[in-house]
Amino acid sequence: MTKRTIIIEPDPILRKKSDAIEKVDDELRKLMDEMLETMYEAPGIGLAAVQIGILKRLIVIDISKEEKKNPIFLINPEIITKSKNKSVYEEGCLSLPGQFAEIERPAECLIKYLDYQGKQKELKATGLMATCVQHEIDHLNGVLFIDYLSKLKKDMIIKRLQKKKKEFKKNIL
Ligand code: GNR
Ligand code: NI
Repeated sequence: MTKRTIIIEPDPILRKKSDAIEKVDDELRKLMDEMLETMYEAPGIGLAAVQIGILKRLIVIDISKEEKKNPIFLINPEIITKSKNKSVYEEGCLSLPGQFAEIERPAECLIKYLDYQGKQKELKATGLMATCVQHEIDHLNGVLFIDYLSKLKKDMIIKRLQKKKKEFKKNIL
């Protein structure tokens, strides 16, 4: 299995809308396996395909604690319903390394998706799972958690990341 490179903001790819997947085959499952490995390696609790530069509506999530792994693959995920009550989590993003902010989202949601085998499934997400799945579906629509912050805070984070990227480029030259 291969670990892929995660794309860091600012990058226009992260702002693109991903395309629906038409068929669930072995090639797609290979990509999902690679995404999972990349996510575990990072480490993170979720990853959207766009974060490795693939504009497909595909996400992997594993919010379980180390030992017992419980990966969930979601193909073409759609939010069916969202609760009115909200919850706040401190969010991070593998595409925004070192940046964190408290984000308010619906506390619960119902998701429709295709699983690893291409079977239609539903998931009632609560707690961290609800936050994570909404964070990932946002990625599929070109949305990052910093988009929910004030322009001032958002610009500050983008500036910091831009600076880090420049320094990184200088170091590898
Ligand atoms: O690893 C991750 N942790 C996290 C914490 C709080 C809310 C959302 C997340 S998702 C993030 C991985 C990631 O960037 N997924 O797109
Ligand atoms: Ni993210």
